[in-house]
Amino acid sequence: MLAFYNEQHGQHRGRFEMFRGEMVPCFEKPERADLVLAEFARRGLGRIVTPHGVPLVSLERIHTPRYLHFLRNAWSEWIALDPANAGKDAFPAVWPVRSLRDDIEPENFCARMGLYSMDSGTPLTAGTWIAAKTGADCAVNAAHALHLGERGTFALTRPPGHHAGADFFGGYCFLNNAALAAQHLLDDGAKQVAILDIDYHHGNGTQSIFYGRDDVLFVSIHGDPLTEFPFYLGHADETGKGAGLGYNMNLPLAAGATPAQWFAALETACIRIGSYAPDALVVSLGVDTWAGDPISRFALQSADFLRIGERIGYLGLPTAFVFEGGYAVDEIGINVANVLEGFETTA
Ligand code: Q9C
Ligand code: ZN
Repeated sequence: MLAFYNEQHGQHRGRFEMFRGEMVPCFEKPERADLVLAEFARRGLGRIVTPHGVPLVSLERIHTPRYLHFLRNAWSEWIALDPANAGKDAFPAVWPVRSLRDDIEPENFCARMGLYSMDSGTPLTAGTWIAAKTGADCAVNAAHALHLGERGTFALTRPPGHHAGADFFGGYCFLNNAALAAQHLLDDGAKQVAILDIDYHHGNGTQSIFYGRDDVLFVSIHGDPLTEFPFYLGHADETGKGAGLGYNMNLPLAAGATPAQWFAALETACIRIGSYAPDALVVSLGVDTWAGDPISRFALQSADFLRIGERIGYLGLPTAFVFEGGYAVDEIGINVANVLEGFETTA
């Protein structure tokens, strides 16, 4: 398996995130990708290459120009407010919720932080843009490599992407890597692409980007949004709209769901993907479904991740895996590598 990795991810290094009234150390940290890289190399799962930089127009296939412009310049605007801000991460503090206008772009930087974000758990740092951009490069390169004939590829990226929408960040995500990969496959000539999102959290950004389209099927297994982040999307009755009706499938499971329940949902997801018969598959690969994850409440064991990779491999589709969540860093390498190794056994 060909893996795309860019060490610039390490430049996104948030200090704290807001959680229940206090600032706690960030769960989404550089060690995550470093440990996955180390385990991938240790097992000899494949070649690790640095991606080519993709042009900004590739990002504009998914994200709005004004959001990209905001994200690229956010840090310099933040320190322009006060030079002392260089030592602090930037957070939103005000949002245009119902009845407030989001069609006028405010000049005030703090107001724009809120316009372009969904939560206060996602610090924007000095290196956020470069890390997110080079991460997106990994995802687009992983998609392109399928077009060139690879059976399976891996975008070893962070920050993750599936909570980021066309014009907002949140849930530790800034650019939607999985959506960029899927769109790139279509732009390379695929007629239909499926996205399977197995991160613990619902991929609200990915769903919203493709909700009205039938050329991308989005299927997600996740903690029930009634109790789990991102809370405001991910219910079973969200099936798509317009041309996209029937091309969105949410399989929420109660927090505490057993591995047997999880694998039953995976079977439902795989049957739907098989009947869609896509030209390629993108997997939003989060391993925060592992039993010991510090912010999630499923119960998968490390060995289960081998079975997940196998089941995905039996779909027989060119597959780009895109790294998303997973916060139990000591086991993160084993769990991710198990999925990829399970996939490889089905070649
Ligand atoms: N203290 C992904 O897995 N905040 N994002 C939870 C925990 C949001 C997770 C609060 C979790 C987002 C890509
Ligand atoms: Zn997650």
